[in-house]
Amino acid sequence: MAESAISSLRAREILDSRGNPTLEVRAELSDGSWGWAAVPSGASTGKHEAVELRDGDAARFGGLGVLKAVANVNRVIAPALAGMPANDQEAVDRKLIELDGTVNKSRLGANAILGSSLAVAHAAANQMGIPLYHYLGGWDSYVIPVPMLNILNGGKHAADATDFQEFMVVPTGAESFAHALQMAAEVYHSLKSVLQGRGLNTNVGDEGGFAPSLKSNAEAVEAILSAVEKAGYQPGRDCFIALDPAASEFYQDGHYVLSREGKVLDRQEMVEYYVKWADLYPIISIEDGMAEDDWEGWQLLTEKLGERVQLVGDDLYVTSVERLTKGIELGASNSILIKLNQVGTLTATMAAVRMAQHAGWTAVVSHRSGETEDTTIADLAVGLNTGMIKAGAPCRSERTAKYNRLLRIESELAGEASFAGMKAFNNLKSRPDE
Ligand code: 2PG
Ligand code: MG
Repeated sequence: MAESAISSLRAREILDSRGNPTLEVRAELSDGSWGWAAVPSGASTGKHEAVELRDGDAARFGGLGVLKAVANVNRVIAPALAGMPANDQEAVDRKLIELDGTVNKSRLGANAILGSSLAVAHAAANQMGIPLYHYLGGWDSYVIPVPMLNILNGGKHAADATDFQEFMVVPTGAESFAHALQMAAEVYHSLKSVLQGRGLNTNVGDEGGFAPSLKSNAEAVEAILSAVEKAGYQPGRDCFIALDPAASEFYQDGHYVLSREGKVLDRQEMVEYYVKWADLYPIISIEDGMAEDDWEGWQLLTEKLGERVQLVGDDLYVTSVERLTKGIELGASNSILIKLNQVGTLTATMAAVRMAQHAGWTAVVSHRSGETEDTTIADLAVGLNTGMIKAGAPCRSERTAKYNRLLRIESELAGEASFAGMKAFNNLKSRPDE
């Protein structure tokens, strides 16, 4: 048997950062090399995402157990992959899709499939003695992404905070990734004192950002801008703001309902809201500004802001090449969010990144709100030279694990590494710092 042949796959139920069950998979090869991966889980999930298989047994974890997915890895996937070469990821992923046989991965579960797909990739990289980013992208992987750090959490990730889900700081003016992370951590701590100074709560939400109870979304942006200045940086030069309103979550009966501000907006008015913000604040990126099936709204937003603001489709595309193809045809945005568990295999995820890059769009590699200590996304971002990653606040170990991995990669690549900074936004015709 070849050295790289898969000999076994073993899954186990573990906990994610919200205290909910998820699964980890360990893949072993015939020469004793092995790889490990754990699967993340979203809260504001898009309705077109692949299915995360949960047990539904109310007697365990309120129905959220993943023992069925674990059994699918151990009893169905492991025997089927045994003997296959681990370094043929495409064949492995094709096999996983065939075994499942459904469009939305509902039979085996996208969680079972993804854990297996990633564990095999890690094992193959280990067997070859190379880092995962080189295994995924070849020797031409050297771009260290600019981080987008969610320092103020709202929506579904924090009770009673803001209507919009994520307010991120993007330290584009940094000289290196290490410097970017330092700037972001300084801004994060300065935000804590700004909020404290205003008598606001500084407990953190699911992604490690503060979760103050605010009357409007604008208050969140203004607090962050004060924090940037207080940390000694200039908004619009050193640091920009990125938003993920996660609009599908407040889209009801054809309207965008901002309940904390008492506003009910139609698609046109929602777009105008963002245009006003882009004129007022140094906003470089808006993710899910419109709802997941409001293609017309997305087109309108792109028409108005697409030249100067990155518009990222998350729930809109769910990392699917089919939905992305439609988005490119319609000119519905200029960027895609990349989440491995929305689609379930490494090969399908990489295809979505490449399709976006060929279209002149950007691809933002992303964590989920429920995370683990797994750092695969850091390697994926470097491997595919995406230039961008969002992995939460510079706080809570499941978030910092990804950033700390990037610190290590940056020093490993030493002379070769190139920090993306503002250059990452090559999808914008007019860059806001020019
Ligand atoms: C998002 C993500 C990650 P969730 O909407 O972009 O920040 O949230 O994992 O809850 O879908
Ligand atoms: Mg999102």
